[in-house]
Amino acid sequence: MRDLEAKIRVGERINFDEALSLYDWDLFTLGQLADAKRRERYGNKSFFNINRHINPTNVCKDVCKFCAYSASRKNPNPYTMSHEEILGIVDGIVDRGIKEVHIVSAHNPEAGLEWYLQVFAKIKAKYPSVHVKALTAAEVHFLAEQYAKSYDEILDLMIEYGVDSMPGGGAEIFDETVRDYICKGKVTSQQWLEIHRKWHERGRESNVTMLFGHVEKREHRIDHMMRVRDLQDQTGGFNAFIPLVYQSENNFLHVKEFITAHEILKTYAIARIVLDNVAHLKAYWVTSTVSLALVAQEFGADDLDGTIERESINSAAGAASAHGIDLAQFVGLIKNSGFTPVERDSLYNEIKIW
Ligand code: V47
Repeated sequence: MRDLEAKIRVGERINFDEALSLYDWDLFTLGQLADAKRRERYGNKSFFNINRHINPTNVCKDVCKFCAYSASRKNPNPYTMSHEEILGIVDGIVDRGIKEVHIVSAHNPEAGLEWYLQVFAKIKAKYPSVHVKALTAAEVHFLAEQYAKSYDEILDLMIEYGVDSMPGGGAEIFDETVRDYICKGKVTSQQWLEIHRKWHERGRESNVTMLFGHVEKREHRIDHMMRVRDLQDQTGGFNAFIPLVYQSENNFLHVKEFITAHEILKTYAIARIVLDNVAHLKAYWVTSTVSLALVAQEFGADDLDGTIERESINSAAGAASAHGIDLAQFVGLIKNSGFTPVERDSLYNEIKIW
């Protein structure tokens, strides 16, 4: 343990076995190491943004066992918003201080490619300064298949229609056996990574998530991080790694044992140590709870995502995020936890120290 600890302290890269062995360490040693890494980069700063999530349709051709959002027997409530409805949501966003709209939909085979794309152009035409973060690699794959286009064509269309960056959704767990079990039929791990590679090759940035705390094992999480680290070595296009804690309600994945806060914090800390080439580690308060996200700031996380306003995907599965979080409350909580809240834009340029 001492050799590995020294290696981590001096910033030497660790391999799969070493990373996996970190789970056997005590939480506080791991926390100290991850906190040192975080403080080397950002000191006491904790980043967040003022953003708005929009989930325009829940009609989906895929059936992911963990998903409570898509219209199904457990959520018999299909909807598809019109562009007018979506534009109604974004009306006044600039006045509300919002700098980013984060648009993620289900894979709706009846909506049409133009429906998916035009909304970005319309938002940009009305609010050119607002950053549009939209279309997960899972959606890109769906659109490419549905409309017989290549990934290159879809990615070029996204740029043409005003998408600024890609969110990290749809990565789930890259291990093929687990992936097959939890979301067979949607974008494969290789395809997910290929789409992000192509996006980065266009000079664009994105995030990467990892859905954990369900049926995966520790080694699958480390494998996921290693695949992210490999691609990041080649492209440098990922801004943030976002571990998403599995929410258990209203879905078809039967998980018997829930992950503990202890294991979640270890996972953040290990991610901070392993992903030496990804600048930011996001404790997404929606899935971790706000309380644990605040603690995660001392276990390597430097970013808490944002105010969100509305959230449908994780709240459908039990997260307390349906109405976002109040800005003043969010800032107050970060301050009271001993950190300096720094509002950032979507690409992590600092906007304001609160
Ligand atoms: O891809 C679905 C996940 C993701 C559940 O890029 C679930 O900045 C937990 O990707 N329990 C969408 N998670 C959200 C997402 C995201 C969120 C915040 C910021 C960014 C970013 C990206 O939600 C899906 C899926 O992995 N998800 N169901 C569930 N039951």
